Amino acid sequence: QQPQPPRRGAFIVFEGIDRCGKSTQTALLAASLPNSLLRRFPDRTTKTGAIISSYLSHPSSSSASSPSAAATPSPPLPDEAIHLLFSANRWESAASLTALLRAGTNVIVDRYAYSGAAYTAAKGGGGGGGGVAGGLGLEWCKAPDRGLPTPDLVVYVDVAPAVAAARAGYGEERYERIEFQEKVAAAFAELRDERWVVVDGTRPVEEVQRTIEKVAREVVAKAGMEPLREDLWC
Ligand code: NYM
Ligand code: MG
Repeated sequence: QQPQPPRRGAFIVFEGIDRCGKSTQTALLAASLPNSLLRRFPDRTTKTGAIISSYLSHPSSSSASSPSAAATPSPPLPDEAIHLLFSANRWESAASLTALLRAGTNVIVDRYAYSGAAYTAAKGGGGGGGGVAGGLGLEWCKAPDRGLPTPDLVVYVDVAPAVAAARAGYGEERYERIEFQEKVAAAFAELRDERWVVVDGTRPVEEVQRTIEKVAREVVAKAGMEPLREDLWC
């Protein structure tokens, strides 16, 4: 028998609208799944992450009129520019994610490229559909993330925007408005592929956790037999 290389880890992505319960569920899965590590996007600890975090902290789409920007007001970031920064923020981590996966660690991430495409497409005219290639159409939005590591599983935590809006802390950040979140949800629906599992995020936390853990364990068992792919949306 040849010595076997280490089994690779599984790459598990969580997606959903704001306040759907992703952060709770990613933490619970990371705690229950052996040999796993939790990351999140945007990663606010990097230089691009700091710009993104400041962008998100502005409650609406308008202007640089915050007190902190008073000395040298900078123009607001165009939608295209912030979109590319979110993507760059993922590319900054891509090599370290693949290294972890190859070394056998299961990597769980709270949001990924699907959020990137869905949130920007939601700005571009309702769900991002209609085969729009330019502007902020869905294909345009997906392009910068093409070739990122491909998840083995996407857990979509499904909660209606009106339900999420009633949860604590809602409305603190940009994008947390029901009408916008409806468009984000519609764009997510267009991004669904064969790797997605949709879980009902209105069920009790422990029940949602058990459902996710069961699927995740199956994916971890299978991932070891398949090569890691770095061909998202290629
Ligand atoms: N978001 C997140 C984007 O608009 N594009 C992206 O690529 C990613 C990863 O940032 N409202 C949005 C979705 C959220 C916000 O994420 C911050 P979180 O998980 O709510 O901290
Ligand atoms: Mg949020």
